[in-house]
Amino acid sequence: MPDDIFSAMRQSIIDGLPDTASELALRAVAAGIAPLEAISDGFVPGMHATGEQFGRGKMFLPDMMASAEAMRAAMTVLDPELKKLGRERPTSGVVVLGTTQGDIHEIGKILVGTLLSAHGFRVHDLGVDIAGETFAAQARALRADIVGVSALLTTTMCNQKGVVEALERAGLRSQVKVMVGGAPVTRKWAEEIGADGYAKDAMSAVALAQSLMEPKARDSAAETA
Ligand code: HCB
Repeated sequence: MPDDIFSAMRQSIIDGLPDTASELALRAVAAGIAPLEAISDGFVPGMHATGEQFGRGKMFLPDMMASAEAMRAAMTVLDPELKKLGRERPTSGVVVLGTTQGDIHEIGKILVGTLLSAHGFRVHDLGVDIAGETFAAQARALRADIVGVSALLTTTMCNQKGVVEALERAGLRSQVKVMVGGAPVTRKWAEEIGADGYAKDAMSAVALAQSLMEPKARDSAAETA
């Protein structure tokens, strides 16, 4: 049964069928399948297949938009389930999250935000197409510990560097950690632009954010001792 449902989930995204995706997500919840498993083993592989077919000219922009709608429909069902995981957890830190300037991809960023919230982080999602200066202004206003910057296009990756530079100009760089991610982003790129870390997926983003918070947690433990 799980293999069948996972392949149906994948297909519902490739075919761009929001109602089917939503129904499958509901079935997964009813069957006790972990929401993260449904996302990463069922729906996300469908997004990857869509992207690959688009890259090979076998699918077109409206198809990719339909797939994104189907993914959103599945997330609408699974998001509250993911959030339930962390309801009782204390706040682990404040994260300001956004997709970089010129880029409107948001599905991965939303997933990262949901999982960070589920693990006790207070997340402020700025949305898509966000300029470096806005990241810096919001990081200051919200007293962010971490800024998470998503980029899905090779042409917008360079704007992640712009976020690091904007934080430097605002005099915030020593207080705010920067983590980057998105399909074309690599660890090497993160190092090159002076970010504090790279995460390949939402679970790794949680682990990274937790490790970035460790020095602050140690400092505040020392202060209260
Ligand atoms: Co879009 N698109 N797209 N797209 N798109 C990609 C990204 C291509 C790779 C497809 C391809 O050619 N094979 C390609 C980029 C090529 C490149 O630059 N190398 C591409 C293109 C070209 C374009 C347009 C230029 C197409 C056009 O107009 N001709 C256009 C650009 C618009 C713009 O942004 N200015 C465009 C538009 C669209 C939409 C609107 C149709 C739609 C987005 C809808 C939306 O988000 N609301 C879309 C989609 C859906 C995709 C694909 C198919 C899926 C992206 C996705 O949601 N993946 C994508 C193909 C692909 O990525 N394989 C394709 C699923 C999520 C879960 O994964 O990688 O986003 P993720 O996030 C992960 C991970 O990276 C990490 O954790 C997340 C969760 O596990 N992570 C972080 C992400 N951000 C992080 C931040 C952190 O701090 C830490 C970790």
